[in-house]
Amino acid sequence: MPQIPALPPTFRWGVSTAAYQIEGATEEDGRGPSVWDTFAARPGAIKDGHHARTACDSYHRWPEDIALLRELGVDAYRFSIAWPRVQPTGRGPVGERGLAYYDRLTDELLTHGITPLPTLFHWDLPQALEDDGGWLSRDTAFRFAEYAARTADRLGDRVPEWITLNEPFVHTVFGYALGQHAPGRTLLLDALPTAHHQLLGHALAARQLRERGARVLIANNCTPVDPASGTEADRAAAEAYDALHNRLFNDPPLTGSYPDLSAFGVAEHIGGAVLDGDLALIRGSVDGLGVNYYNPTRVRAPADPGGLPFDLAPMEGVPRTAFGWPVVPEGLRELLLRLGRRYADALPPITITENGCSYPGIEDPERIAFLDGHIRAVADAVAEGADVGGYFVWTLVDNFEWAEGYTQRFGLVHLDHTTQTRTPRASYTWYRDLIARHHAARPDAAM
Ligand code: GBH
Repeated sequence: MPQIPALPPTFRWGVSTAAYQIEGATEEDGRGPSVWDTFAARPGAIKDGHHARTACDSYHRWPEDIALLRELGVDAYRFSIAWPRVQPTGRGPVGERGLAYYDRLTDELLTHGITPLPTLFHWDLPQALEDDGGWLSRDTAFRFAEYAARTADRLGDRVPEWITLNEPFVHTVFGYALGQHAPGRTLLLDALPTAHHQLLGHALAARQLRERGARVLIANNCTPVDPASGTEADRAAAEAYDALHNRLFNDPPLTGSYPDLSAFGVAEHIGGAVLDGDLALIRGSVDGLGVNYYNPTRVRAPADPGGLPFDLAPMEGVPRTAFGWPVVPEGLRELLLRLGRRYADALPPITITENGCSYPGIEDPERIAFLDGHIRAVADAVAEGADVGGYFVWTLVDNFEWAEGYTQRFGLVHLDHTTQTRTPRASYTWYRDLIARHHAARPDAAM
């Protein structure tokens, strides 16, 4: 394959993980239960009855994971902090032993020249907060800011940049609207206040983090949405879906307003959730936009006119990952250029905070082709003016893939779930070499 075009010398290469998917040790060192522990215990919730009580055992094997990161040569590591380790019931005094884990991890990363990029919320809400309404309750936003402040008090002297939320769209839709993720609620459109409360929590947390001198990102899963045909009805459906998936979470921090959701019969104030002053607080609450990209979305007019204003349409004629997701690298270039056109001067620098795919083999040419195609798409977008400062592969080691349990494998490193043996895949070596070539091309690289 030809060399990937040049990216800026400051471009950061990384990998991403999430606490619940890798740590295990769910009952150790005073950790409280999270909504995912409760949900995973429901019969039928997780494929094959899998659970995350051990996962990749990274709570104990983190030195092994850091050794893999060192060998890979990444500039940064995106991991998440488990709120129920820091505050077992989501409020009150911090759990010293839980925070100490992230303290050690941060120090060890820095010792090896790897910048820590922690995410504060990757879906593992303390169960005690869910019992009080979870993200349906406005109070959770204030609890989140408090947790962010306490965590930054402890780690902030070594962490230059934080991600507040991971994919609030997925949490709202899969967690509260459809019930396929924790907390397993099936509220349909009545779930929308959780979108606003997450954004409010993000903004309140951002204020705490910025007061402590840090930069703040939100990681939104974004998808370029296209109508299945040129008909007016399909176009209207695509616009409605785009508002729900992309704009609902990008517009408020970037422009200070919510998109028009009237096609869903949802009023501007989202069921009364949006109070005076909220949008002013949310506007401008990011120093960078984290973009998680997996695939584009095709949409057509709904078959049932009484339901949602769109139907999702399958993408034809494209390869699929082992998970069945379409492989369309070009969609990432398109997405980045569209974000630039939509938000113009209001768009801060972008970091690709997740991109990756599920394939089982240790020899994984499909993953190499996937990553190569997507990194090229980023480089192409940059050449066309997009401001992208980094790229993080999802993920380091095969892990607990939410409702799919351990059946989907996104790792650069294969995991044997019985022995916990980590075996780097061909794609790991490929990514290592790619990073090394880019580092060598930096003007300040040692000769
Ligand atoms: C991310 O979510 C999560 O942040 C991470 O924790 C997770 O492990 C990882 O991705 C892999 O799943 O119906 O074929 O169009 C990704 C959210 C939601 C991305 C659904 C792709 C649609 C595929 N995704 N989605 S398709």
